[in-house]
Amino acid sequence: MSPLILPPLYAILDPEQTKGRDPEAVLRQLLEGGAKIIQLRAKAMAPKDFLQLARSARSLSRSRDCRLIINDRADIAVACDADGVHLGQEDLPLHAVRKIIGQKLIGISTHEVDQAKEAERGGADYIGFGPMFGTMTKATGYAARGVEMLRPIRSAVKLPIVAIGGIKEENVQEVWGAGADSAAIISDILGAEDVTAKTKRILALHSAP
Ligand code: 3NM
Repeated sequence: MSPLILPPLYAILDPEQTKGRDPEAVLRQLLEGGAKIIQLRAKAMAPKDFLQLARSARSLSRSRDCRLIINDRADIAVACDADGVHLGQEDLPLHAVRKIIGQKLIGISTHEVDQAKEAERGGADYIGFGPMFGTMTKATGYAARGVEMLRPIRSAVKLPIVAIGGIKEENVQEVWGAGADSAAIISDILGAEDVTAKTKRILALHSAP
């Protein structure tokens, strides 16, 4: 199989972070802005509502040629025919999830070199790595890594790396410059007044000198 190539921006849609705006409307804005991979993260949503949102995200994202990843829930990823699932260190182990989702993508959150290597050995398709900077969005239990920590991760694994945690329009270029293939962003995009314009500006920075 050819290696996975991730777009520079990995947008995460979390209905708790949209400032009360309808998640589907925000999803349309992300797509309009040019997002080509979107993760749906809905920690507090009832499974049946999560599935409903996932199904609608699936049809909208497919029509815009955008990959859809479901956070934590392999069952919902299969049920809505997402492109993959993203797992944390405390979720079901990779080998078990592989049995559920077959060839769909599996991403694993990592915070240390050893976790990154283990994810690669286990057959993950990409890793998340963070938190890069301080973030209020999730209590990760880990200190901010800083972009310097991306370099040892970059040399430890061949897998695509999605950096996460406190990434914003103002610091995203540092993250790409330090070896991340993609930058995952929640609050800086979902908190923006104009989500489409914010997404476009961030993507434009990737091609800017
Ligand atoms: N995972 P924001 S940091 C969901 O380090 C998540 O694994 C992290 O949100 C990790 O872009 C994080 O608003 C929150 O900082 C990212």
